[in-house]
Amino acid sequence: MPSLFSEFRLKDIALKNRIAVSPMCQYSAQDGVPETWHLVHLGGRAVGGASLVIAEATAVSPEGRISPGDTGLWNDAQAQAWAPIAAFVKRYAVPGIQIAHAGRKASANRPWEGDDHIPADDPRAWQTIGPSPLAFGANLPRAPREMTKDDIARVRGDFVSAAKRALNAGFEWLELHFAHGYLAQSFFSPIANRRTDEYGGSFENRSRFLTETVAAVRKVWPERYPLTARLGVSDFNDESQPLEESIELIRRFKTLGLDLIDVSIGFNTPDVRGVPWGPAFMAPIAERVRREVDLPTAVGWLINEPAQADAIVRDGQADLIMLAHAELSDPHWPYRAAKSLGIAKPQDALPPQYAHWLKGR
Ligand code: 8CM
Repeated sequence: MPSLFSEFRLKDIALKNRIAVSPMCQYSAQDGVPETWHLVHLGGRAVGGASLVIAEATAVSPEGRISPGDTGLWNDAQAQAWAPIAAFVKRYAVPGIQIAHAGRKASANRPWEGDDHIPADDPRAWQTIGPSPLAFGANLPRAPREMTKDDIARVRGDFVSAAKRALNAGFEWLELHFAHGYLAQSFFSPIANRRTDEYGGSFENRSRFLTETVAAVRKVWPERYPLTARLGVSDFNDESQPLEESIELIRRFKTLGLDLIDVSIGFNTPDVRGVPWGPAFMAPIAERVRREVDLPTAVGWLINEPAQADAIVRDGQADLIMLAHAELSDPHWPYRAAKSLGIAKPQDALPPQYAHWLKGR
């Protein structure tokens, strides 16, 4: 049995294989409410054979949306609209969701409509917030308002409320978005955080918003379900926090009850020249985190080939493979992977409505 198709158990959840659909923003919601598009997008990928389908970065508050089209979990109407989507995904896969606050990268146009900040004088724009009044730069030139301690407490509470709503909507796997230059990541990054109070400066202080949020969410997210985070462990430049700091932060997350870490990139600066792009380039970093922290890891980024995904799991670099582009180009990637890895009945990666006709093909 290829390692990619071995079961993975975490808390009370059993994943039937190691293939997970990474959260992918669809920018297709109205007032944060997911719609039929989200059902088809997520449901179709659950049908395709992935064991875990994680719904997109879903804002914990209106000002935490990347774009006006982001999904949300800041009110009950949104939670009610998520419920049938989670229920459909659950027929075939474990339904997960990523909860997020975009911080200084919020209030932007959809990627295919500019991917830039909505100008401040446009009625669709809103005031962004962040640890310090520093703009990201490039396509996102607007500086956020520096958060007060009340803002920090409020947003931490928004993560808690969103986690409760995610649970009520039927999700069984929760990922905190602590990556990609969004709010939590920007608190940890010395590139974005220049605060002089207890939320900035030292490693301890830059970690505080993230560790407090993990601790607060863990109190309301049941022990039986995995609580995970996606963390940008480095920006791959001299201004970034050292990888060792990220590893120490993940150690603290583990102590606070985090069950798995999804290893990603910082994206706290538009300058990504140092990122060592290449097939599965994050896998050795996931392996180091897994070994040094002794915590399950998930890894994505430029993983396309089933044999490579299988080797990452077999070699103990990561427990889960996160697919985004691969799943966009082929929602039945797990079926194709089962075939190419020589599984006896690859069609069993799919439900009987499809598997029956694909027998022996
Ligand atoms: C979009 C929104 C939020 C994210 C994202 C993207 C696109 C690519 C990516 O991450 O890696 O976290």
